Amino acid sequence: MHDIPDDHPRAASLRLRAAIAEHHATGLVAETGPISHGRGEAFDYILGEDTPAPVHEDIRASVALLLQAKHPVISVNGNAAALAPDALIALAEAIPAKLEVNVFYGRTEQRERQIADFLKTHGAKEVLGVNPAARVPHLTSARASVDACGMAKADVIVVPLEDGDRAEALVAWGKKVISIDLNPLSRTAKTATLNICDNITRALPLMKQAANELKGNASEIAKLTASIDNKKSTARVLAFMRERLATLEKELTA
Ligand code: PTJ
Repeated sequence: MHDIPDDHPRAASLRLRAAIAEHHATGLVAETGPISHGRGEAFDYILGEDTPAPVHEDIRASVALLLQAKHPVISVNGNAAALAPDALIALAEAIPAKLEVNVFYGRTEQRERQIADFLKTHGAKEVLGVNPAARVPHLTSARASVDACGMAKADVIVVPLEDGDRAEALVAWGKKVISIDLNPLSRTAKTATLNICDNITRALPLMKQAANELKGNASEIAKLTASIDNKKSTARVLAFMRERLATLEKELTA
């Protein structure tokens, strides 16, 4: 559908844009989904479109949290589904965790079902969150609707690509929240138990790899979860960005 030559220097990035555009046209991606994507792209430029070294540690720690959980759940919105359907399913299978649709914009059963069906066409066996009955306490947005068998009883929830009020409400509800957000300054990234500052398309496969490596290693899992400190992790990411910008500045003025 999109005419992106393989040898285009920005081919990978353009393909992600094309996925957002294509799924925006079908309603899978929300009206403002492309704006969110652009904000993510801007932060990814600062990272050099690569997973920063300290974030590899956050990825291992977040996966340890998921492996320790009794009821881990991965939340899926329109952008996440459009960008990384296979990787979401692969991580859910590796942990194992449940997949649950949770959207902010235009929340209708039709949109919930559209995202769930899309994941199923990619091989997901079960997707929760279609017409869910439970609610996140003290949250008024559409994101408050959660599945009684999913997020309502979850102890650890992966929240990719959302900035707003939900992470805080989930933490207040006693859940541990792992966000995936390229913007380390977003409300979600700051209130999460741990933010993974990376592109979802890179973070999810690395998370799956870490799950396969850590599985069964209880002492390493316990060590990693005990070391979680989101403020420290965010500070490391900001330092990484500052140093990268300083290096780029030096290269230009040398
Ligand atoms: O499908 P819906 O209705 O639930 O809506 C989904 C969006 C993404 C539109 C909604 O959650 C939203 O408006 O999110 P925000 O407030 O724009 O926050 C999204 C965050 O994800 C921003 O901080 C972006 O920097 C970040 N982001 C965007 N693309 C990526 C990303 N982080 C990681 N990987 C990306 N590819």
